[in-house]
Amino acid sequence: MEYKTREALLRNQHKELLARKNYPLDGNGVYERFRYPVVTAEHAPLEWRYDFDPVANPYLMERFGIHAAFNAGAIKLDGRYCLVVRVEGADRKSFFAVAESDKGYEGFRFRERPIVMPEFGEPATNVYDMRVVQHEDGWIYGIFCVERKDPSAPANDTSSAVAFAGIARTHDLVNWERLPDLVSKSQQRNVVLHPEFVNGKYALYTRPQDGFIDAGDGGGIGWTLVDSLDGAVVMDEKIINARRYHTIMEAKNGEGPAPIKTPQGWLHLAHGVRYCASGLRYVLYMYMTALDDPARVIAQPAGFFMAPQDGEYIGDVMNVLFSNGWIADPDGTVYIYYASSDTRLHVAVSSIDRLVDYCMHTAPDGLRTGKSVETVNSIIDKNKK
Ligand code: M1P
Repeated sequence: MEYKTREALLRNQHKELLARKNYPLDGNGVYERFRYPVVTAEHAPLEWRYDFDPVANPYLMERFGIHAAFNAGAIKLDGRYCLVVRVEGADRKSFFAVAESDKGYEGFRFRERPIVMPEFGEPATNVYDMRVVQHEDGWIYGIFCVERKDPSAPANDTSSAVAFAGIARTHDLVNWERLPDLVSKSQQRNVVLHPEFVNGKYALYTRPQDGFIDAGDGGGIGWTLVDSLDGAVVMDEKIINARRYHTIMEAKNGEGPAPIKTPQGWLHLAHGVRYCASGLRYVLYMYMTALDDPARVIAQPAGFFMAPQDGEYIGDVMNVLFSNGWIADPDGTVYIYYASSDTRLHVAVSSIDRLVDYCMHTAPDGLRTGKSVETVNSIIDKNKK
């Protein structure tokens, strides 16, 4: 195809994608999914991917492939819904880029350039899954996974990696100040900052893990208090949300975005992972903790809150839903940004009232089949009255 024709086609397709309207689908009463993903690899600006110089690139080839756009941190800034998206190139490296919209469910556009994240120590091989938190100290913090090759792996082992929690802060999502990585005796991923001070300290949800993939002896979502985020060290870590046998989180779990404060308690969104014949299955679940003690669980519905459905099952890493971002509007609307199969980013909409109702009035996991039947029968009995 002639250069000019191809360029016009590319630009038109991109414009149409960015202008695409989105609309909610029927839900289960707790939330509604939307028809289209809000951010995909195809949303990446054409200027990131193509060299539009007909002399240097006469075939108008893609010069940098974008493979996926998923697992986004989320924050409302100056009235705009901002997503700090994990963008993954064809080269398998992830980086962060802000996509923003004046609506929470459509119209997301990437800013002109990706985030240039300063390094700490040995440069990262990969970074991903930033949790973005407006802390009451006035800074916006981003805590994310930093991955490097395992220095203790033998030379011929080209896959063993180690995970650290990287910490950075900003006021505008453009200029970031990198702080030292979290120091912990175990590897850490899915570390999330609590938005308020607790006993005058910064509070972190952690996810201790023995290896890069396996949680091992790391029993679940942890909790620790640190004096400062500039040189944070995990000293005392307690597990506040444990993984359990034959549940949706038997293999591992991890805190999602920072919790939302409600009059009834802190609302938490997390992911749970279980083993199955096709590998690992990642679903989302919710729990609530006490206002006066964000580490004390006061409610946790049984099972998953959201699991992959239809096309969400399919992607780079199949059978995965993952969320590290949500935004609660002042009117109580909650936009839940979740990614499917490590490939694309979706939104589901709910409200604080609905999510609290879901958490407080859905039966907890009885941990055995007989208890599940009791729960079903109690609903039937109520409906018979
Ligand atoms: O591939 C599924 C997810 O795997 C990891 O999550 P976890 O640390 O709980 O195993 C992360 O790499 C995440 O980005 C990814 O979506």
